[in-house]
Amino acid sequence: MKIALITGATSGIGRATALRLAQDNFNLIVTGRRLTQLEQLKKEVEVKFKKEVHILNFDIRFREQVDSAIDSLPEHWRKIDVLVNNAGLALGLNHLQDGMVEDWEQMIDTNIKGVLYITRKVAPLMIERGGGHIVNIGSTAGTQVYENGNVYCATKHAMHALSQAMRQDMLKHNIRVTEVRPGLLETEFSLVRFKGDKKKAKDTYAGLTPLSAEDIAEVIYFALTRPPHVCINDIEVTPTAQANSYYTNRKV
Ligand code: NDP
Ligand code: 8X3
Repeated sequence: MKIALITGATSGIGRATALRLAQDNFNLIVTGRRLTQLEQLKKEVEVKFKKEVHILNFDIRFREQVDSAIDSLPEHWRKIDVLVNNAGLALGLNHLQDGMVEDWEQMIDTNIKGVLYITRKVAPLMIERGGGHIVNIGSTAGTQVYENGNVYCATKHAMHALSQAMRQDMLKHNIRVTEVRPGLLETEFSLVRFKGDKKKAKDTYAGLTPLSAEDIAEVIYFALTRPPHVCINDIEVTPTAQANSYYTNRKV
């Protein structure tokens, strides 16, 4: 049985990935700030798939919390084969000159610094054991900047750079690094971005069929289950009705 640590498993891509991996050969370490959702996920995985789940309830923006969460792992849970760097968010959609500094800081602290903090703690555990696989959830926004997306796009560009950096730095340690870069995908993402405004969140996907969290979970599962000599480096996935960050085919 393998062990996968998935950050941001309380909803969306992280939760769907947990459920997908639990159907196969994985026990799970699941993380996030919302304990109730983590406990529900644990129960669901245990009942449906008879797999073990260890909960780490912390805020990835705070390095002390990340360090003590990983340090708290019992010995047998430290044998982490897979790290899915998924926790992340967008906040706001404004021109830079109208942006909110608190939103910028939360995005930078979560999407960049959080990824660095946890990878810095988990990669050494993989190195000790002679290998592993890191999956980073980037975005189409990680290679193309759209109007009003400024800081969110910058954090996903950072994820794209860090994915390449990790692939080089961990090369000799037999650690595979896969970046998965989704386009429009309906989860709690837009509700969070628009701070609970359901109409704005819904309008993001108007006139097209967006990706689902399960679509991306399936892609992650595919990358993780290639033979050991194969590394899928970078996969961009969009809805059929989206060419890239700029062009969509909406039926409205
Ligand atoms: P969701 O909002 O559904 O999930 C985001 C997850 O991140 C939640 O589990 C949330 O947990 C966790 N998270 C956010 N902030 C923190 C924090 N400070 N500490 C710990 N966990 C945190 O969105 P998605 O599933 O869509 O997003 C997952 C990833 O996919 C993100 O990195 C996002 O940028 C990326 N992405 C999303 C796309 C989309 O259109 N939906 C497209 C491309 C990429 P909790 O709130 O419980 O802490
Ligand atoms: C999420 C996709 O287009 O909202 O990363 O930036 S987008």
